[in-house]
Amino acid sequence: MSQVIQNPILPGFNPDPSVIRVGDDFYIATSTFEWFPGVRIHHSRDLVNWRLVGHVLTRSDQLDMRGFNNSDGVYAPALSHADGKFWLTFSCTHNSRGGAWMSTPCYVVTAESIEGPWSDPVAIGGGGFDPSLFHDDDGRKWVVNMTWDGRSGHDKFGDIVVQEFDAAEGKLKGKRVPIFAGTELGCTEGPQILKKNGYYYLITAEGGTEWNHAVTVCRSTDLFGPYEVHPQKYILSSRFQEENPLQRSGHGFFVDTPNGEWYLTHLCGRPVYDPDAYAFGPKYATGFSILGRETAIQKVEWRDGWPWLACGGNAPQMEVPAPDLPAHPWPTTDKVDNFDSKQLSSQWQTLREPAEESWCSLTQKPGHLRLIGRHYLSSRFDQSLLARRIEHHQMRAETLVEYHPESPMEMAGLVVYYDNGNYYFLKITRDDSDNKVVQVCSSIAGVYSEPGGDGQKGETAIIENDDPLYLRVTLDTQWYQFSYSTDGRHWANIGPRLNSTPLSDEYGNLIFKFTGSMVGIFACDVNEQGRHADFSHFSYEQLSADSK
Ligand code: 6LW
Repeated sequence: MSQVIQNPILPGFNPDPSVIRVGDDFYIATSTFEWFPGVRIHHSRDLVNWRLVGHVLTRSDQLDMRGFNNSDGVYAPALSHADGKFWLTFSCTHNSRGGAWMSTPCYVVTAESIEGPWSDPVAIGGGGFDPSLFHDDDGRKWVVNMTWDGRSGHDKFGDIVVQEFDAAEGKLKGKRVPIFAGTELGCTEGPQILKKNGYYYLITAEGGTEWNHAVTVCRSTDLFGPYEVHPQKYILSSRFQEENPLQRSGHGFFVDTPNGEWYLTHLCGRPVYDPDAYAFGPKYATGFSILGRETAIQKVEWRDGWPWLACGGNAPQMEVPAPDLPAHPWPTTDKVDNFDSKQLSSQWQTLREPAEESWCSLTQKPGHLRLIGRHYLSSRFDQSLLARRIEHHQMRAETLVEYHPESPMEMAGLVVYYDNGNYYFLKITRDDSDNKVVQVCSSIAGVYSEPGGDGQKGETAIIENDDPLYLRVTLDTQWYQFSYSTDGRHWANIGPRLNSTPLSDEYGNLIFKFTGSMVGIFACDVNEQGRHADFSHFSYEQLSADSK
């Protein structure tokens, strides 16, 4: 087949992919961190075309993240299928609750159908944050996890361990057995086991999820080892490949097609190189993955009982030969959400808690999404904010909002959000002279500012009437620009162009930054009067071919 798979297959914030095939269907689960619902599931029948089929953790009794820090929450889910059902393991990190990575609890949930409903979580031990479940041929199940090295303090990665899981009892049993200490690259995590032709293949992510990231493969004829490392060690990595557009490549797993072809899904980042940012320090020379960590795929061949990239070497490729399977495109998703359905479309995510009728309603004003203002955008509780991933380096998002603020403490509008310290927004509010205004503001590294407040013009505009207002943001690789319109035809830019690179994992402290940029709508009411905003549509559109 001459069809080609274009990477990344899941653009935008879709990290830590875990892939499986059930019959003719391929599924990938990805991490969601503090965004609700937890764990995205994508589906494909040809590995070329993917569609979002839903989420796993959809109820607050499965996942309660209120108060969680940025990038805490759901890490590295691992999907499997056995005994006629789907199994998904995940960890729920909550450093903010007085814990540390050391104390991360891990869980398993099951479902008859990939679309759910998924069960309540069952605890499968803690102390590591990337559990997977390995179903051996003899029917026994094993939790495979990373650990922290208790001997040398809390900040060192320890061994990969396995421990038996009694699914009927919902309990771990027997001793936890260390099976692999990792290679010198270190930070050994994301372990998953594949059994093939009598070998147990242990696949791990190493090098940390940044520029040194890699996929390490080792094998043994015994689950408990000893494990022999692949002759190439890291079968995939983009370290030392500065020209490779797919950076940070690692954290992968294998899948075969019904015809016996093999592929490896993995995470990657596509950095934007910001010349202005070099002044911040040499580490920024590596660029900023403004879309977060994304999912890509590579073709694999087996030789001498080992998997190798089919292209040779270990460098991820942007274009990969498609498998010999019938093309299976999905209907294209609408660019515009008119909010005329009774249910929120699955692209939308909320922060730390589910969207509830009490603050996010599709019924109170039919054909509109009503957001009832709650906490300010920097809060870790009660945010009335709905957002979707930014998937392209060039994009435009737009909304139309009817809003009648009565004080500067009430605001609603459009937001580009990385986390609760880093975001840009265009808000409709009322100024101290009681004018209705539209205004661009930002928070970078937790410091709030109103761009242009030091003399630049155009950051605040008075709106003469109380009609609905169109709000827009465009991204052109390094720059966001907000604009507004009263009729949807004539647009006025507002505020300066805003650098996209602070809204990335790499900006500031790389540790604990794992998500990606989102664009969405919000309403805040610091007066707690329940002032609402009615959004009649939201559109998202790629502006030009994404060449990076
Ligand atoms: C995840 C780990 C990783 O738990 O990053 O890239 C961590 N690999 O496996 C956060 O996604």
